[in-house]
Amino acid sequence: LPIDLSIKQDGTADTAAFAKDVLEGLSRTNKKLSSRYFYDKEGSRLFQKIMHLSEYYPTRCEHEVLTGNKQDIISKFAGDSFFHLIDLGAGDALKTKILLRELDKQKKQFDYVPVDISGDAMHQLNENLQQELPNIEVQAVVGEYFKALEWLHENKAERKVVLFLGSNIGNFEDDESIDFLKKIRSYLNTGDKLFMGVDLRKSPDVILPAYNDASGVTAAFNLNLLQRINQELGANFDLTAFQHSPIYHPQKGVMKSYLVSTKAQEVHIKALNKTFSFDAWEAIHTENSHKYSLKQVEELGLTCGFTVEAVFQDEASQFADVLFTV
Ligand code: AVJ
Repeated sequence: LPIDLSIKQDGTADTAAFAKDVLEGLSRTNKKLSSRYFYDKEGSRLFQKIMHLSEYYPTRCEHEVLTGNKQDIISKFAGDSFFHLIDLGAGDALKTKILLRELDKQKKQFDYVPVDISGDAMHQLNENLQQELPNIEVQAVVGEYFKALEWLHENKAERKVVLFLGSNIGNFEDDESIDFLKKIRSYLNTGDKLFMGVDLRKSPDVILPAYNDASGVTAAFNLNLLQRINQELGANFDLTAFQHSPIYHPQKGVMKSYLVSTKAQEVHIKALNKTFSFDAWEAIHTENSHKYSLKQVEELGLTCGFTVEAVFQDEASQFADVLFTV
């Protein structure tokens, strides 16, 4: 069964922390909400839908990278010694399973430690793997990434390969991604590895539609953040009076998503006992999705104590999975 390291043992998110972050973010001159709160039950469902959209290329590209290079990747993960394969933000592990099947086939000595904030997802994955890959030893962890890494740190001597797929690193601010990778590094020993997915720089004509799909799934995904505040913090956001508005900044290589208030309005949040005013066309920043050059990724790694061992890309060089070593 999954180990539950989440703050609350009942699988629900920590409402107090959410309330505090919402208060802080909406009190700013330039209002913001953190993309980490997208993933409630409905948000996770919508993200699954996004991953199947024709416009959303990253999932398809990373799938291609992993499928086309699985033997090479696996051979670089481990020699013959036992290792922990730690999957940060595993979700349904659809992409990781490409590697798991290959590890299983080659009878590698490892255990699989998927980590996710969603208890539902980890229970489902546990069952799914028991059915599909019964030979693999699985220890699912429900909780924040660092809680899981702390827990693993107790088995310090054992070899570790950390997976951070899907370009989730792109959601962080620059200083946050450095802190994050340095912290991961602090839990690893010489010879341990980090295998990280990054979305590469490309034409804005490709990037923009991926975050503004024609069927409006991404808009619903973004707006669901307001719905979550309504539900969990007793707010009265009118979802029809905000619009999803994404822009791509080609110099910084960052996709930025906003929710723009289409009129002057006030929103009351009961849990905060506070009313927030929105001017007409005032925006809430909700997400950054960074796109990288390979040079940037290498430098980011070096800054944090990792060297590049190998880079795997799709045919069109849209996405890369980079193997770092400590
Ligand atoms: C899960 C962070 C990789 O930034 O591309 C998809 C989330 N947001 N569409 C991304 C997302 C809007 C996604 N990541």
